[in-house]
Parts: sequence; structure tokens; C-alpha cells
Amino acid sequence: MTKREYLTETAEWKLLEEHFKKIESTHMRDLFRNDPERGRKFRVDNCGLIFDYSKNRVIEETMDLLLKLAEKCSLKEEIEKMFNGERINGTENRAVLHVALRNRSGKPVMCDGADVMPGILNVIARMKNISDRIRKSEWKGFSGKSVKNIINIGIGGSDLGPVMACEALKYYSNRDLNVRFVSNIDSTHIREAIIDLNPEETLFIVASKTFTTMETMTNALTAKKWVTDFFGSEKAVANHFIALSTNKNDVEKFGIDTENMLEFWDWVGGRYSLTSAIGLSVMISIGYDNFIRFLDGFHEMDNHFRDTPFDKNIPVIMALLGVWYNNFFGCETYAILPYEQYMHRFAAYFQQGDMESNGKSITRDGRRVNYSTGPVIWGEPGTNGQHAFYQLLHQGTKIIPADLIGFVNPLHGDRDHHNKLIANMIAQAEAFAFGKTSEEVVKEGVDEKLVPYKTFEGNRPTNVIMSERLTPEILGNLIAAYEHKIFVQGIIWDIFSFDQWGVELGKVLAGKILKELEAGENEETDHDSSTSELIKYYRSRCVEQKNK
Ligand code: G6Q
Repeated sequence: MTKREYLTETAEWKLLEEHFKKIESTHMRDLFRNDPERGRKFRVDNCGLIFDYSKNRVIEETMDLLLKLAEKCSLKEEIEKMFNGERINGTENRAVLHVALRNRSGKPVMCDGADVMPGILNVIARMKNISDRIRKSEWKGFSGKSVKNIINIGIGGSDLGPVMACEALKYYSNRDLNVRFVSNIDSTHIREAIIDLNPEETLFIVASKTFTTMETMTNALTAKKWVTDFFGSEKAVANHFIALSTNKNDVEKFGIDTENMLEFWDWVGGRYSLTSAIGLSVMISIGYDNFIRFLDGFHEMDNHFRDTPFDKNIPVIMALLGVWYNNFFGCETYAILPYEQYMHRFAAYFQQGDMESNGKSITRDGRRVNYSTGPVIWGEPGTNGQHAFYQLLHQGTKIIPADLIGFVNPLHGDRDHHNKLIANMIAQAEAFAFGKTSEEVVKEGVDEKLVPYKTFEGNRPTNVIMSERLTPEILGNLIAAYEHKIFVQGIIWDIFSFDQWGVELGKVLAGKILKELEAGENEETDHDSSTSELIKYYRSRCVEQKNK
């Protein structure tokens, strides 16, 4: 691992600190007043999006200094390393090649001296075959009935992406199919998913990179029992189960024919696996052609990210602004607020994407960071959020930068609803930036005592991202933009964005306590007093134990 100067010790960082002191108290009202062109200057139009970042607490000098920081961190070289299949996931010694999954250029992508594209294209062709058969009612269950219920069993990276994309692209979906998702180990999830279904018409997709994840395997076994109990035959598994995994052995052991297994590779990280075989449920829902449009969108943004100078590069600018607020303004959280109901899981998806990638505190050469890394990501669709948490965004003591995402044309043609929706989005961004001064409030004739309560400081930063319509391509563009934003921030913070040791810990701890919960009531445990008492309480109240 290469040694890099501590981020906070670089001259570029120090210049930003100096600059911050100068600009900290500048109000966006003045920035806009001083530069009538600002709305157009601080904006990038590319990949079917307009990315308006003018309502940020930056001036040209800020952006120049941030861009210099990116250069200092060798961003260009690091991007090339990812695209060239170098093993940039240092702690797992793996390449990071989700960009190859949606490479539509026809050109090879090399990893360890071999082109990965033939394997990828083969899997896409097999996904098409499965998806077409299901959509044409040609995939038959064990008793000969066509399947029409598709249940994806997976968790984390093997769930959140497909859920988000199926919801976001529901407008394009085949309504004769019923696509559901089960992730939680709480049996309520699977029980509710199958409660009104006929096993004869139900196909399970077991999505697990490792095929060892406790939640997924437990749910998959429950599903298998539901199917085999119904048919009275293990053979039914062949018609009712598909596996998406890198672990062929365990798929076979589970009883799934490897004919019904779609593979992916260790260079696809879980939370970056949506465009691998993990996206099968999405393809089934929206069809092959739409899925390819989705990949095209990703690819367009991948190219934009790789080839565009940084000062016009959407993911790079998103990332640098995030660093500016996170590290200089001390903002702890970041909100993603789509004004599009179909995108209601988008923030949840990037909550994992961002927080699992950049929620780290050790640099790539093994030292503890002395600066803040990834923010807390959260959000809900507008306008719902406006009636819930926007109060704090407008008048609370915390500054929460936010992305507002909206579209010009409604998918259902309801222009009246849509004009109101987007008027709200644009108005919110305006109010966040400019607020309302006490003079303005007084002019409105407000009672003197109420003036402070009705005053809005403003100066709250937002990016506004707009496009003409939510299409599969545009969703691909947007997702890839956020993925690359996360990558850039990981490089600047000098952390490994593609491992997740914090997740692994939970997997081990639960295994030990599970054994203890299932042990006899009087068996000793060797935990702290709180943990031991919780285990004892569970055992003593557990109905099965009582009946022993
Ligand atoms: C994602 C993480 C994690 C992972 C799940 C499921 O990047 O690694 O969310 O996707 O733990 O893992 P499996 O796909 O192996 O079941």
C-alpha cells in the first residue's frame, strides 16, 4: 500500500481551510446578487441531466481549490485504476469492476490479463432467456402452471438495488407479474410475501453473492420447505428456484440446478451489483429492452465520469461539494430528496451505497484518519418530506446539504399534479438558499413578537438535478453519478470504499449468541452483565424452553 501525505497536512487542504474562513459567513443572497450569471455558470448539462449546483456556498475560487485537492489525491489516476481492473479494493485484494457490467462499448475490459466482457455478455443473454420465458408465461412450475409471482430473496446489496430499481421503474413494468422482495430474517417478511400466493405459480430468486448469508439462507430454506411441502417432492425445486451467486458449490448443495444459476464475480461488490445478475428481478419486471436502456444510462455516466474534465464532471463536482460541507462546514448528514414518488427507495439505496462504502476511519496505508469521512445519508420523496422534517432543514441549528431531484414530464400525464410537485421542489430550493429576512417578514405585516419565528436565515445549500422524464436510461445515469461520487470521496478521504468489515462483524457476533439463546436455561454465558441478562431473559420467557 502506498503512503500518502495526510490529507489535512497537504497545502491544498490548508488553502481550503483559509478560504473557508473567508467565505463561511458569505450569504448566497450576495453571491447571486453579485453575479447575475451564477445560475448558469454553476451548472452542468450532460447525460440527459441538468445539474444545478449554483445554490451552494461556493465561489469560483472554492471550486478551483477543491479541484486542486482532487488533483493532489491523484483522482485521474485512481479513476483509471478502477476502469483498468486494478485491485483497488486493497483489504480484500480485489478489482472493482461494476463499470464493466454495463460496458456497452463493445470494447474489452481487462482484469488479471483476461477480458471479462464475454462472461458478462453471456450472463446477460441467460438473464434475457429466463426473463423472456417468464414474461411470455413459458416458465412452468412443477405442476405445469405458468409462474407469475417472482420473489427475490436477498439482503443488503442483493436486495436494496433491485427493490429500488423495480420501484423506480414500475411504470415500465409488466403488471401481470407480481414481483416481491424478502430480505429480513424476521419471518414476518417471508410469511407476508407468500401468504396470498399459490406455490404452483411462484418462483424464488435466491440472490446471494456468497450464498452463506444467514438471513438469505434462512429465508430460502423456508421458501424451499413451503414449495416442497406443497408438492411433496424435492424435485419441485428445479422449477421454482433460481440462484444468483458466485458460490456454485453451495448453490448445488442447496438443491438448485446450476442450469438455474446465474453467476457473477468477486470484483462485483454487493452494493454495486445491481447491473449484474442481481438485477434479474428488474429485468423480469421491465423486460430485456428496458433493462438494456437502463445499462445504457449507466454506461453514459461511466464515460462522462471517466472522460470529462473535472470542472464539468457531475460526479466529481457532487463529491467535492460533499467534501466541502462534510469537512469544512462540519455537516454530519446529507439528504437525498427525489420529487418523484417512484424513486421512494432511492435514498435508502444510497444510504447503503454511501455509508457502507465511506463509513470508514482507517486510511489506505493503515492510519487512523484525523478528519471526518462519510456522512449520514437519508431522505424521503418530496413533497412528503416537506410536511415532516423540512422544518429542521429550514430553521434548525444544523446545516443539511441536500440534493433535490425532479423531472419535467410526469409519467402518468397528470400535469396539474406535476406542476404542483415541481413548483414545490423549485420553491424549496429557493427558500433554502435565500430564506426570508426579518425586514421581509415585517413588511408582510407580521406581529412584531412573531418576526423571529417567521424569519428564515437561508444559506442552506442544495443541488437541483433535473431531467425531462424518469426513464430507464435516466435512472441509470443517476445511479452511476452517485456511485462515482462515492468513489471520488473515498479517494479524497484516502479510505477503502469497497470493503465492509463492519458488516462482517455482525455476522460473526450473531452466530455465537444464537447458540446461547438456543442452549438450556441454566447454561452459563461469558458476556458482560447486560448481554448475559438479555440472553437469560429471552431464554426464560421463550415458550419452547418453558415447555421443555
Ligand atoms: C454490500 C455488502 C452487503 C451484502 C449482503 C448480502 O456491499 O457486502 O450488503 O450485499 O451482506 O451478501 P450476499 O449477497 O453474499 O448474501
